Amino acid sequence: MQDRRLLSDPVTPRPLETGLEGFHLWPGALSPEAQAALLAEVLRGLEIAPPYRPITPGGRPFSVRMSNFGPLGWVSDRAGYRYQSTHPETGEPWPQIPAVLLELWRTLAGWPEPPDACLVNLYDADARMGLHQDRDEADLTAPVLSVSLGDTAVFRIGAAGGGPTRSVKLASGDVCALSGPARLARHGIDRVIGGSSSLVPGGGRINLTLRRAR
Ligand code: MD6
Ligand code: FE
Repeated sequence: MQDRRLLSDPVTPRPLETGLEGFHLWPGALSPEAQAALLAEVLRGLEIAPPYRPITPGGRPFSVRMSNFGPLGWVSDRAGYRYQSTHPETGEPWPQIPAVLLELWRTLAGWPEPPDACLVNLYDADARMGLHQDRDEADLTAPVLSVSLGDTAVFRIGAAGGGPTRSVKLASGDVCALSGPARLARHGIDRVIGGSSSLVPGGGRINLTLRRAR
C-alpha cells in the first residue's frame, strides 16, 4: 500500500483556482520521490501492456501512443471509441492500476467509488492531442483525474458549450481534475516542451487519466 507520505507534504488541501468551475489543478501534488516510484510502476505495467498507436475511427493514427491499466481500457479503432478489458494487440487483460494512483483518487477526486480505468498516454516531443471531450464513460458525473509525469505539456481547455479556451502548463507531478460543470470541458494537448524534465528515460511525457468507465 502506498501511503500519503508519497504525496508532496503537505498535500495541497485545496486546488489552485483556475477560473473554470470544476477544473481543479494541484501543482506538484506528487513529490519527486513519488513521481519516480510511480514512473517505475508505470514502466513495469507497460512491459505487460506495451504502448501502441491507435487509429481514429476515420483511420488516422494518433501521434500519442497509448496503453491502459485497470479492469477496463479506452481504445479507438475503425469501429469507434470504447472501453474493453483487453489490450487490442496482445489480447491480454490490462495490468492493475498502481496503488499510488488509487490513493490520489481517494484523496483528490471527491468520488466514493474507485476508478475502473486508467488511460496511459505517451508523448514524444512531437506528439499532440486535439481538442476533445471525454464522454465514453457510462456516468458522466464522475470526475476524470489526470496525473502528469515527465516533460511539461501545454494543456488547452474551454467550457463544454464552446467559447474561448485557455492554456495551462501541466508539469511532472501535477494532478488535475475535470469534474462537475467542467466534466465535459473541451481539452487537448497543444504541445509538449521537450527537455523540460529528466524524469522519463529518453525524455517525453506520460499522462495517466483515472476514470469511472462503467
Ligand atoms: C493529457 N489529457 O494530458 C490528455 N482528459 O495528455 C486528457 O485528455 C484529459 O487531462 C480528461 C481529464 C483530464 C485530462
Ligand atoms: Fe481527455
